[in-house]
Amino acid sequence: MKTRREFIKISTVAAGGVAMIKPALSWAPDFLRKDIKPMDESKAQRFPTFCEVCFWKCAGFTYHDKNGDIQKIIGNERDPHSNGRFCPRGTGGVGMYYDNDRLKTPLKRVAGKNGESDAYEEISWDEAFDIIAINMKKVAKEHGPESIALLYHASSGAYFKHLLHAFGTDNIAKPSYAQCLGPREAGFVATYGASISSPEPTDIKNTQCLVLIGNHVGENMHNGYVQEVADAIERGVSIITVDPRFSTIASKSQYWLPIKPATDMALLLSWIHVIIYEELYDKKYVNQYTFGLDELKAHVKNFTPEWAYTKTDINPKDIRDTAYEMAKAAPATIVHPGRHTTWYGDDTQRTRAIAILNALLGSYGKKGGWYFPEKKSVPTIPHPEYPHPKWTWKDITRKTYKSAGTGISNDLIKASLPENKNEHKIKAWFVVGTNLLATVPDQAITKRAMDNLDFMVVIDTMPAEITGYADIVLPECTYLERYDDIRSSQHRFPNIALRMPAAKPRFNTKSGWWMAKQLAEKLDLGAYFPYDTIEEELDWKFKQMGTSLEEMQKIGVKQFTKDKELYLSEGEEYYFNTDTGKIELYSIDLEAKGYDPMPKYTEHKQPDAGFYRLIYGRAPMHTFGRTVNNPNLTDLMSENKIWINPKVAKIWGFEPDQEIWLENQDGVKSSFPIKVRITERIRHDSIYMIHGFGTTKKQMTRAYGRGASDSELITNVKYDPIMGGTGMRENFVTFHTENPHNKVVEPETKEANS
Ligand SMILES: Nc1nc2c(c(=O)[nH]1)N[C@H]1C(S)=C(S)[C@@H](COP(=O)(O)OP(=O)(O)OC[C@H]3O[C@@H](n4cnc5c(=O)[nH]c(N)nc54)[C@H](O)[C@@H]3O)O[C@H]1N2
Ligand SMILES: Nc1nc2c(c(=O)[nH]1)N[C@H]1C(S)=C(S)[C@@H](COP(=O)(O)OP(=O)(O)OC[C@H]3O[C@@H](n4cnc5c(=O)[nH]c(N)nc54)[C@H](O)[C@@H]3O)O[C@H]1N2
Ligand code: SF4
Ligand SMILES: [Mo]
Repeated sequence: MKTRREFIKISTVAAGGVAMIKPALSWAPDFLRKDIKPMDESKAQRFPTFCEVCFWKCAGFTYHDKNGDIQKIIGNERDPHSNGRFCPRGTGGVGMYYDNDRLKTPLKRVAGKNGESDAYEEISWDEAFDIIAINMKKVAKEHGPESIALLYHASSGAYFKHLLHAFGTDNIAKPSYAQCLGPREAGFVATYGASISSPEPTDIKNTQCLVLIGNHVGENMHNGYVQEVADAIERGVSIITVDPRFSTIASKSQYWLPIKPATDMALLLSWIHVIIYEELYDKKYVNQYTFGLDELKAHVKNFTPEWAYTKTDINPKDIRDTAYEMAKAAPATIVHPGRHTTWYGDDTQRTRAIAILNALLGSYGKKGGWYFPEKKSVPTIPHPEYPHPKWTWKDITRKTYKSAGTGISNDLIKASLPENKNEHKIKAWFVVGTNLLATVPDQAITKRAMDNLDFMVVIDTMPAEITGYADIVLPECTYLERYDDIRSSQHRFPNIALRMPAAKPRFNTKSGWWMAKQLAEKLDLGAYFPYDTIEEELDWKFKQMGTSLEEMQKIGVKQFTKDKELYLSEGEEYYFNTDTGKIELYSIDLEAKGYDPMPKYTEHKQPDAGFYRLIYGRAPMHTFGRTVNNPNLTDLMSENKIWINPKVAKIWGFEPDQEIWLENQDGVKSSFPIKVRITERIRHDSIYMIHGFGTTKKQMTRAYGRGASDSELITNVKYDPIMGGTGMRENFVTFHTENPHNKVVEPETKEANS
């Protein structure tokens, strides 16, 4: 076996690169250091909250000083998401509150058609609710309440979901499914009859071998997950990272496999081949719990490491060695499913292959592999039954994408296009805390859908792109200024958390729950919100759960005892929620729906000459576009850069920090230039950039025009045929050294201008 150092040297050379290797401890960001003392609590007041800077939802306390000014947010020790420590973004969340570019008061469009202008006038809350209620009733009368869709991603979306259910529609979707983790959920449901959900129940605390496929933990800063990985590195676990980029975690791995992008399925199938044909799988586990080994064995017969090498650029010895490494540690091996899994369209099948590999290693339900999480259900105050919609998102989506687990944002958007002559047509949108233009690929479709809506409401905290298309904009106060619904999350132990305000809302902003309740009253749906204050509602719910608002205001997080065991015991009888009651290596359900019962390799396009694959990811100090204007976080990173391999930079004659423009395969050009970062850490066939930058909204004064947007260049979308997700990584860019927007001037226009 190679030593770690040797291997990295070899691998980086394979990718044309050299890399610095730092000892594990120096990798740990400040927030992981246990020696940092929290502020003196006796001098400040503290208010429990959970973070809204990303979707990990860490619980902590917001502190303010004697004057009521918010000072600091610190993790709550009782919270399994944060273990008392916030990540840099969570700490910087204070900047969301102090950002003076925030939306300040309700707005009504007074000029321009949707999308053409954002001329707005300030209106009162009451007028805003009147206009919304009148338009909702009008749309419902003409097209049925089902023609109103809710697209949301903010925590407060829960209250709008309730409102829209009460109004009679179930056309609801979050981008965190079809633009994020949907494929892996569908892949695991097909295999284990259970989804993964969040936080992922991977037992990293006890693992011996962690396989990360395009999962860049450490840059992807999901808190509890990063902490467990940092501890695992200190314990000396074996990490195998598969990434075309030398990511931070690749530099801490025993093995880095710099795969040719879009070929992961070949690697996975060849790992399965080695594990079955060299009889490295857990025979007892596979016999007892799985279905379809013989079929799988026949299926992967020809997928040898030698075959995979021709697809992936990874040499057969490395493929075998890493398979042995996984088998050696099994069942304490985790082949991590990743989270943002909408890559190339065959994503459900790729995650199926990952699910199968875990099953062969016998790691699902085993210590150091996957544990069985538990979650507390949150009761609802009794209210009238919801009306039964005549049709729902399922009637739109499930005809094509038979395993879609929830509403599909991009499908609801398509159902809003004028050419949709179907009886299931969307005519109005509620958008709560999701910047759809940056989030859902192929902006042209989203823009055309918005141009053709009868009515659109956007509820946001910032003047993000999406607000420029709304008829009414409602400014929500930040998470530090409001209560929200209870956070109940799955973990080793069921646990709940409270978010309460630490300060009064700045400007004329309000909480989402309040908006939903006011609107309900205007729509004669007040009976669905049978409480005067949210404190009353939360206290009722907490009391049903064996605590109270008063107790939660003190402790912030409460853990409950478990009903189930964390792991399977030796030989325990266990029925999986699949057709066969077993883990399906061969999926009966997928076959019945007309899909491949076992994952197949499909060839994906590679870049044409002069073009490079556009790959994107996360930076530790930002979350998408929601932080790019945050004063505390722009201090740490104010723009993204484009990672370019030195060989490519040489061909183009690029200097470090030179500004270039990008153009994709469909002729779409970046609105702004981006600075070049020349680095061995990216393959020569790809470029890399951080998602979330390059906003076109001037009102976001710190972010406007800083860096470039990956979203505007993602126009080729590979839809996952099984669950409807939007594969975004089959886009290719070329470069311009001069502003290409200046070049395209028609001769007549030129004359007219001169
Ligand atoms: N091109 C490209 N597209 C992607 C991705 C990518 O990497 N590249 N990543 C995908 C992934 S993994 C995901 S999960 C999605 C995320 O997609 P989104 O959740 O849409 O992403 P954000 O940029 O965080 O946008 C959220 C919006 O919420 C607003 N907001 C923040 N806090 C609040 C609040 O408390 N209340 C309200 N009402 N609004 C608030 C912000 O101002 C912002 O306008 O994007 C997906 N789309
Ligand atoms: N700091 C920070 N942390 C975050 C977020 C954030 O915005 N900021 N967002 C959170 C959210 S919502 C999500 S979903 C997760 C997403 O985080 P991850 O699940 O880790 O997923 P990606 O963003 O897809 O991962 C990008 C990595 O995939 C690699 N990659 C690109 N193409 C390929 C390929 O073809 N094969 C392989 N093997 N690798 C490839 C890229 O080089 C990059 O290192 O991060 C979460 N954590
Ligand atoms: S990981 Fe960081 S940004 Fe995300 S919820 Fe936790 S503290 Fe907030
Ligand atoms: Mo995500």
